[in-house]
Amino acid sequence: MRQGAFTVVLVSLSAGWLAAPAGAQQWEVNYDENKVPQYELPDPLVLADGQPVRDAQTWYTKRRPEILRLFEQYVYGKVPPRPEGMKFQLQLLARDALEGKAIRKQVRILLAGTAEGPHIDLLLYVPSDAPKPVPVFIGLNFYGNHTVHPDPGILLCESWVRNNSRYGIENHRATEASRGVARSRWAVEMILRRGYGLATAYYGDIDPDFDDGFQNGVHPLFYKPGQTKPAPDEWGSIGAWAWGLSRAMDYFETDPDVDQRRVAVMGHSRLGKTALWAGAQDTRFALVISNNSGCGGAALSRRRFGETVGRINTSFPHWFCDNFNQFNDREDQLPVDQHMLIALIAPRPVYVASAQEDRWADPRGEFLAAKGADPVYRLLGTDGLAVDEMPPLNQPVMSTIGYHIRRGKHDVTDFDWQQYLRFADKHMRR
Ligand code: GTR
Repeated sequence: MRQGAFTVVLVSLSAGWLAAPAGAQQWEVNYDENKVPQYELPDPLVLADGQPVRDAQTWYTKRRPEILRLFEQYVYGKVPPRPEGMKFQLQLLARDALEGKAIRKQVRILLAGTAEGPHIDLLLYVPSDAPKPVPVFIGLNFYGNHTVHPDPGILLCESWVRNNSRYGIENHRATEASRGVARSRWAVEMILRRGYGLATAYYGDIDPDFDDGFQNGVHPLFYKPGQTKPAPDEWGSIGAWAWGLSRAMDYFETDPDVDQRRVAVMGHSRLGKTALWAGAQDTRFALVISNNSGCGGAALSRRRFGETVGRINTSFPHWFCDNFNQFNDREDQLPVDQHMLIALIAPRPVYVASAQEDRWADPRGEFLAAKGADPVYRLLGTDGLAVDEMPPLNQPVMSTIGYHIRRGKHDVTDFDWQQYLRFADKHMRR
């Protein structure tokens, strides 16, 4: 144990977290700012050969590809391309959903082009009265599309889901009782009223969130002959979830109601990590939102505040690529840090949101990573993150890199959505 640091056990974590498996307790947790180690961040504007990046062209042609490759190689793993035979199947269309406020589409993305192969069920609400095509927010959900709103027309999720007695989920199957249980996180009506569409899909359709050696989910679809699991530099679950978001984007390109140049990708917590990685790789996403994404998301790994690389790789061995384990307790050896993940999104608008009580996700580390991406955003001609210090509680910063820390715990709230809508209004206008 490092001197002065202290251990906490899982029970002391905020109830907002999904439980981590046993065995994770060996990692000490630091919540003391004075015990954050000295660290030096890799410079996003210096090439691997030591040459400085002084212009946009060098960024786009040399440094950006270099950083992207490092994240693939050491953090999230490489992903396969869009599957050739993929098909979209409109399952249900309602023109009068939500008391006439929305058009509701439910589309099945057949990843292998067949009903038997893996598929992603996409739910899309489009505001009825807004001029088409509309800008859209997309985010993955934790328990099935039917949990985001009590709308009885949403098809019940058919995939394996994590048991949750509060949500009426038993034997890993969703039931009618889980309709709308996550609605406080989705602000559906507010989003529609503001002229935006909302799309969501269940992350477990892409890869069920447990460590099974990648036998289920999309991974096996891409194994080479004889391969039984991803190589150390190939995608884990976060890589797969992000890849699934890009498949939803493929669908949007075919839907005349969706403005494919104005799609914002949003995610909370592990799905916030996923949204950042999706936006970093796939430049079709016009705007990216990280809600309380923490370690392996917006928070700087080198600070070792709250959740650490070693801890996350122990609790969730399937999230990152195997190479990431090399940096357990060796964050200083990482060739990247998370400010460079945010920088990959530049110059597209990105919003990083923290919550005061969400110390596990290291709010200050999230702010500092956003700030660390600022030089790249400025090189590309934007105003970057236009403050030097962390803003006070509930006082959002709306520059091209947006940031807020709000009161309260690890969650997605209406306050968060109000800011995302303001941010999108400001940066994603036609
Ligand atoms: C926690 C994990 C976090 C975060 C969170 C969530 O247990 O330690 O990194 O991803 O789960 O996704 O709810």
